[in-house]
Amino acid sequence: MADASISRRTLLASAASAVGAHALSRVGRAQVPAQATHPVVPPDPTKVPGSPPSQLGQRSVFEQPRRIPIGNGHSSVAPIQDLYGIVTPADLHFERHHAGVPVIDPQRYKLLIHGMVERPQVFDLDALKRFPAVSRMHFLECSGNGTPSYRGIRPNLSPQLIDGLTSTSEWSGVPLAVLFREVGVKPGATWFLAEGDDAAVMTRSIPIDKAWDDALIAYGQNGEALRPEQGYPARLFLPGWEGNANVKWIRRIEIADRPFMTREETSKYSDPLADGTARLFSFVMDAKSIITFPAYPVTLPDRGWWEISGIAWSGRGRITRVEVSTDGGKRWEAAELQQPVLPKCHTRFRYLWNWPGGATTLLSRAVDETGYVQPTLEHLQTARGLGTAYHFNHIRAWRVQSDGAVTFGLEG
Ligand SMILES: Nc1nc2c(c(=O)[nH]1)N[C@H]1C(S)=C(S)[C@@H](COP(=O)(O)O)O[C@H]1N2
Ligand SMILES: [Mo]
Repeated sequence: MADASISRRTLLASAASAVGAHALSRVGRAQVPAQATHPVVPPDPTKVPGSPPSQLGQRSVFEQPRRIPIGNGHSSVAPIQDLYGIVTPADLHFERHHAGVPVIDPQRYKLLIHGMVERPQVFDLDALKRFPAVSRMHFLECSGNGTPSYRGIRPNLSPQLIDGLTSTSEWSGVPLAVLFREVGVKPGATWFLAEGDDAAVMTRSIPIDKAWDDALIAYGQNGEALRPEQGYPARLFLPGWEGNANVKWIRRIEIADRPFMTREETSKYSDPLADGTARLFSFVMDAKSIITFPAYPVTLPDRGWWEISGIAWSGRGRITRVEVSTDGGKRWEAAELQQPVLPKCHTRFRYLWNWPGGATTLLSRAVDETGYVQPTLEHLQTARGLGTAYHFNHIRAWRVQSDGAVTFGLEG
């Protein structure tokens, strides 16, 4: 008779334990059915039927996420504050092209691999797709991302305008190592040149070890063919490495025993340092994070519980920890990392915050599996000087005013 007197509260509490689960199954049989069945609701004659199935789905008319063009039309930034989880819808993936988006007929597409190889070869798209394929989730980030957060900081910048030159997709394609074995790379080869089929003829030198490691010739993006903006019909994809080296519309690879010292790796995409020297071939994107909520232009309507959320990523592997400070850096606490946590991929972090009211500063700090810790702005400026133009991975700060308005700001 003890079972009959178990209250609902006790039942729920006991269900949490293994012993309780047993009690639930005994009591549950007697009590649950009456509550678990629902009356069948007949069709509603007052409602007009909705739209029929369609060949191509579209977003709800109530949702209008948009890329924003920046830099005289050679880039557009992804609305990172409007996204959930870690994936960037393909039509919102950031864009950076030096001479527009070319139209390339997949029937006429060709990739030549030559230089220090036993069997120089031309692959058409069908030939590329005939090789065993892989699909991997990775971020792609322009090394110029974060530029507005380094010098002359303005408070009215959104996450999109600060860091929208990063996106995550599932990339499908053939490992470059497979193609390199097919053509027979000669001993002594150490670099290869990747060349694009756009009017800019983007060319970059890549250490050959990246090909043996995880480089892809990608033709798929989030389950469909690459978007034209992302390099249709095929691009070089170098997980974790700066966007620029991921040559789109790739048409030629030349294997060699030296880098080619192209314009894009000498005049551009190198990092002048404070001491008058420059970093060359700074491929890897260092660990980084940004809070995407709350952030400008959001105003928090109330004090109380808010979930701080953002993305963290590292070109060196997995994110192992993200710490959040809600008091301008005095105290740091571990945020929750949302699964999946994948190497060289956006990772979603969340942190529950009870805003007591009053002005404060929110910060996030990422740590990756190599132990690398996202640096402060001061630290980065000291190491690189003010003249550098790429790789701005320092800690971002959001100021919460006492009226709840959030603006972009300096640390501390
Ligand atoms: N052929 C070619 N490849 C290119 C570029 C280009 O202009 N032409 N831009 C590079 C730069 S600077 C970046 S950041 C990435 C951007 O890739 P996405 O437009 O797919 O986001 O592509 C790189 N590959
Ligand atoms: Mo870029």
